[in-house]
Amino acid sequence: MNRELWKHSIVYQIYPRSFMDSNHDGIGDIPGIISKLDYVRDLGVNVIWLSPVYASPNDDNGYDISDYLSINPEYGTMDDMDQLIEEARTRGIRIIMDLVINHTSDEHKWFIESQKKDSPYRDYYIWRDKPNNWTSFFSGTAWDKIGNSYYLHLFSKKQPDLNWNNPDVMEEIKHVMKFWLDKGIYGFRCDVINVIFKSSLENGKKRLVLTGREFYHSQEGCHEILRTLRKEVLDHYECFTVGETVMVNTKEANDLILPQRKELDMVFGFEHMEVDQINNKWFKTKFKPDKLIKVLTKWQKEVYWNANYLSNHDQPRSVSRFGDDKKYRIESAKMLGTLNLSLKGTPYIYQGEEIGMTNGDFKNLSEYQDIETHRIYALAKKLMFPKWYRMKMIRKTSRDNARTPMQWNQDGGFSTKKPWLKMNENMKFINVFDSIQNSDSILNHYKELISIRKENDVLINGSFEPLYTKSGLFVFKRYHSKSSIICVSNLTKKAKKMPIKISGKILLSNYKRENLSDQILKPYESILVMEE
Ligand code: ISL
Ligand code: CA
Repeated sequence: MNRELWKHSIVYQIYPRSFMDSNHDGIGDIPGIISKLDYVRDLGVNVIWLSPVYASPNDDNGYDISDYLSINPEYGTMDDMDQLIEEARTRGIRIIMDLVINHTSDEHKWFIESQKKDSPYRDYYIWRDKPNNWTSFFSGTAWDKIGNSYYLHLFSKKQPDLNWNNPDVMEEIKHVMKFWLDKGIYGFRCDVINVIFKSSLENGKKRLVLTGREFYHSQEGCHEILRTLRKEVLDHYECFTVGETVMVNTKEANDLILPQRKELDMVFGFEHMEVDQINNKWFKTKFKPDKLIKVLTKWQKEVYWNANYLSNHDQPRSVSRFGDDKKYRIESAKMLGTLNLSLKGTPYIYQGEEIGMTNGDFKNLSEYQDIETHRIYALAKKLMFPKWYRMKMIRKTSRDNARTPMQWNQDGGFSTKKPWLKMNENMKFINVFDSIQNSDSILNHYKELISIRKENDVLINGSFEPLYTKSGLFVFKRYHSKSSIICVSNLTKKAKKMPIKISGKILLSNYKRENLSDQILKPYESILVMEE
């Protein structure tokens, strides 16, 4: 079996709750996704990453799983899921699922059983008589009390951490993975995978965020678990894994993905998501394109195979963050798309990115649904941050920015009922229906881009070489013995002089550029050039 088939994957991430509602309850669902599969196929992608659809009380929108082997009734039935896998396959699309195995829901039967001290499930989770000083990803202590014992939860208190020191946990998860792989899924996106193994429960060094992380961040025990899952499960299927790995540098990324290590196939790094923040994601600073260019270049040069993304369900919208979501929305969204799909690695497109959806337009706190947003708002209040500042913090960073429902037409088109999360009013002019009609749309740019990527092996297997990486300009070359393609991006709203001489045939341009004799790059201009 060719293990590296996935190098040809172009992945489209679907956040089921916000994609398409088929049964008029304001919540996206699996039949809704099936009804839009032709749209996904026409985009040209060949893999869908489905955010969690498992049974869940939805404390964290499905990232709190109460049964790994059943489907959340809000999203449909197991038959719907089987149908989705099949209908996707007939369109040349494979599905990868989210695998959330750092924690379960507190409503999972394992956790309910585990609350009895003499239960065989007791050691499925991490119980102690006394908490340590660790803090959680969503702020505050990482421990909560039931009876007179405390359990560890790196995320919300409804997300107790599994105990990966217990071999029974490994057996359960192997069973879960096989169950889905046997149904024909193409692999997993492994949620916060590099924090699952806790090597000690001592007090950690005090930090502003995530006190205790030195005892669970990318531990050797985690590498061992990954090798076991690979050898005993994944290697027996045609599939791939992408790990979501928080706080990793390029070396740590390689330690998880180099082929000889037999662990994961690729990971989502976060370093490029940190370029517009100070210390943690709640404190944003002005985005400086050169920082992004520098980090991307580093990861391109140092990491064996990248999982490239500019947005997902946890991050602000890429066009609002790294582009300009007002005057140059169309140009900058196309430029960012070209960049993301020309880098070396597997590209991930987050639903709505292909039509240039922007951050949500929430007016007040009650319109936000995300648990993290509410936790951080409350913490900021406790710390006496003024209201205007608290609102500013969440307006820029809330995960709900990317979770607003998909804008299918001018009236929304997502649901006939009130959506679970407020739609962005700009659906009147940013929507799929209009994008299909308009040949100059961001959507049509993505389609062209994807077909160029499919036709040019150099964009998949070619090496990466940076040619110019300063003053907001990112010029790089992808090449192998047979051909070479140059990608030019102006990441600023200023016109710039072309920094180096480029010649060849223009494959794609976001300004209908016809030749390379014009030496001025327009705001957010992007060009793909085939050298001759
Ligand atoms: O956004 C983040 C860093 O900028 C963090 O939210 C980080 O990505 C996240 O905490 C880890 O995310 C994943 O696991 C969480 C879940 O809430 C996220 O939606 C998921 O992507 C817990 O399962
Ligand atoms: Ca529904």
